[in-house]
Amino acid sequence: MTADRNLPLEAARRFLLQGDVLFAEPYGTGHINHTYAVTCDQAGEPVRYLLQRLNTNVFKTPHGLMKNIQEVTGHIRAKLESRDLPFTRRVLTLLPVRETGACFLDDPELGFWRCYLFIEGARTYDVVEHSGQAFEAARAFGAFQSLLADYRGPALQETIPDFHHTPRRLEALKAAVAEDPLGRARDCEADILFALERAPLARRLVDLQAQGAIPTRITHNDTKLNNVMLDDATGAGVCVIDLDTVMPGLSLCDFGDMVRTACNPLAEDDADTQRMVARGDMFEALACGYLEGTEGSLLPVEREHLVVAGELLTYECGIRFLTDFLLGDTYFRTHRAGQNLDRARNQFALVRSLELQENTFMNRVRHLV
Ligand code: ADP
Ligand code: GN1
Ligand code: MG
Repeated sequence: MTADRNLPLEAARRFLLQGDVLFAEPYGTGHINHTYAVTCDQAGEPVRYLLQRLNTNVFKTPHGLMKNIQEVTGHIRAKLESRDLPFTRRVLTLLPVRETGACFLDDPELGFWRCYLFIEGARTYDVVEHSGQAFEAARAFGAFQSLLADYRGPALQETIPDFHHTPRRLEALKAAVAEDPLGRARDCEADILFALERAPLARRLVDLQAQGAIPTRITHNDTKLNNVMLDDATGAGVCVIDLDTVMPGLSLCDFGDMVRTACNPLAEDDADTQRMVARGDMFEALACGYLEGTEGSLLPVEREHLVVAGELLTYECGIRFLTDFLLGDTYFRTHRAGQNLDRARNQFALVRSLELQENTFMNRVRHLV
């Protein structure tokens, strides 16, 4: 029924945008949602918007998720405004739907969509080029957390339950190995073993949390470096994006996922693991940037676990890629056969390199701890 329809164009026209919608092109490299840059003709000038079709296989409660994003962006916008800071590029701005005024379009034929102002003059990086970018990105993610520290609005909903509960991720891997619906386990025996051997690592943060040693805060939970936009002209962190997983969580998960992406010298799906050496300069820059952005709020016990957090979040992501490979690539978007297995191997090679360099990395940040 939808074969000859242009869904993004149809969806874009349902939002209250300035000017006539001209075209919509696929945009970005996210693994979950479908993202489009929409170009409008505004009195002869092209103006872009960022349109997304939410992946409702992954996000099962899209209305609650959008409520979270409205609350979080509203809170940050109000704070920036009260400090007389310009906010249109520093926080995501949702556009309303024409007929309903809602900040999302939930249409039985088109699907679930939202639209943001396009942040121009800034971009995201899949592979970080130099440590200055790591510093800026980490400072922006830290500042994001600081801005939300006094959020007292309606409780944010858990958009994906147990998102960073690594032991449960490991259990899901074991279940996938047992089920092995496509007979793929034989292709990745060593990778499965790598994951199983590190079961104690999976517990490190959840145990600290359960003991009350590290606090639960409002965190981003998906702090890969291409979820923050850096200014083209100055390189400064401009805006934290991809807010689907903002919910109560651990600062160390946010820090660890930055390590996972910024310290990786290779593309995330590059399985040439001989070349994997985790980058210490990036780690140091991340730690400095994050501690600056979080304005002294990280506890000593959190600072002591910065290296472990990197190992853990990289390990967790590797487990998730491997599980998805075994189950037939239904969660993370893939562009070629075996891509999730390559991603898992890349992550596990990074874990190994982080483990080997643990002391060196700790020494790099000793002055901050
Ligand atoms: P996913 O959840 O699939 O990762 P994201 O929300 O991260 O989707 O968006 C994918 C990409 O689109 C981002 O990496 C970024 O490059 C770009 N992007 C997202 N939001 C905006 C925006 N408001 N302005 C400009 N570019 C954006
Ligand atoms: C996904 O949505 P995106 O591409 O920014 C995933 C993250 C993973 C990441 C691995 C909601 O992030 O948790 O760490 O891929 N997001 C979700 O690259 O599962
Ligand atoms: Mg993203």
